Amino acid sequence: MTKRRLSQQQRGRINRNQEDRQTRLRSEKPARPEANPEDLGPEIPGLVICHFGQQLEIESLAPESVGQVFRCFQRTNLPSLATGDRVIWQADSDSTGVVVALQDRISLMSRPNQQSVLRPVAANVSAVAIVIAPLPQPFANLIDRYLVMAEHLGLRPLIVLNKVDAFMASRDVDIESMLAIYACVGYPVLRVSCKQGVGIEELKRFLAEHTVVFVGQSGVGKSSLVNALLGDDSQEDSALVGDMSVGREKGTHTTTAARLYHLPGSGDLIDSPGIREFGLWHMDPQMVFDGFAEFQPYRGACRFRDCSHQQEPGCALLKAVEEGHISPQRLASYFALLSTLTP
Ligand SMILES: Nc1nc2c(ncn2[C@@H]2O[C@H](COP(=O)(O)OP(=O)(O)OP(=O)(O)O)[C@@H](O)[C@H]2O)c(=O)[nH]1
Ligand SMILES: [Mg+2]
Ligand SMILES: [Zn+2]
Repeated sequence: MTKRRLSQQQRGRINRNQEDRQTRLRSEKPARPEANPEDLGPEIPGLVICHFGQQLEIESLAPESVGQVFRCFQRTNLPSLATGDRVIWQADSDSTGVVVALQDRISLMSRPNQQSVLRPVAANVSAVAIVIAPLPQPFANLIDRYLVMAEHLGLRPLIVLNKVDAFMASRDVDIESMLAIYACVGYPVLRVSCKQGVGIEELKRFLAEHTVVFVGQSGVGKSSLVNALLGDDSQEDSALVGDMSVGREKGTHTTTAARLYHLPGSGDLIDSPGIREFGLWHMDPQMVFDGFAEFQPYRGACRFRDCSHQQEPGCALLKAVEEGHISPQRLASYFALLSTLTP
């Protein structure tokens, strides 16, 4: 493994560079969404790199300015945009502009904001990497929520256990048995360590085939993984990494907005802010059932059409649990999820 570990000093510099970049961008005034069309440049394609507040960072896809990032507002008639969206925009200065159209999306991952309003987070991804770590402690039910979301959107899920260097014997067993359940269902599981550079090459191989959004609790190391994948040459563009010494167990939410990164070689990935809750209240019970991949062979196979799979005779799901085809933990997690849905 050739990955060089960054010193505290280097990390500090990266973080300062990023802060400088953000301050610089903040001080540039983008065009107002109502700017007169005649004052704007030609319509050109772009990619949403980041969306925060009312503003967007748009990377130009036009040959003459390809790769340049412009600070933009969006026209008020457009739907809410997400990182990864393909758009049409017009420049109003050397570094600012207005987004005037949204191009078709192949996928859109949304999640509730702090006001419980569903907000788009990542567009046009084909896979979701659910990142967990020994610390903060992983919760199977949160993983299941992400899996249901991924299945619902038709995205390929991947479970990434980061910080394997920080494994403690006592906790190993629980995490390993939890991961064994997912592996048994057929979900790919990768074990990695940003700190030691372990498993990063394998992760790269998975990423080469997909555009991936990284999700998971705050502090599991999503942004650290982004940096490990970007490599040492891209320090200017590094993702901000949290400080483990300041109450990381509770999570300090270092990343505040989803951001897209181009991997060296090829492929894009989106780093998203960590969350403690991932509500599925906008789903109906059937959608949740459909999100449990290993339940699907038993769909409609119970004796009673309205079987609740709790205790009914002739329940195909309970029989599958008894016979070891479905894990009791996943069935319990399914019930726990159902109980959170809006009636
Ligand atoms: N021991 C160990 N620590 C790690 C590893 N990867 C990341 N960390 C530490 O975990 C802490 C959190 O990392 P981040 O990358 O900021 O986590 P995050 O998931 O992006 O967090 P949010 O942005 O808040 O969602 C940092 O202090 C990292 O140094 C690892 O492989 N091993
Ligand atoms: Mg982060
Ligand atoms: Zn049943």
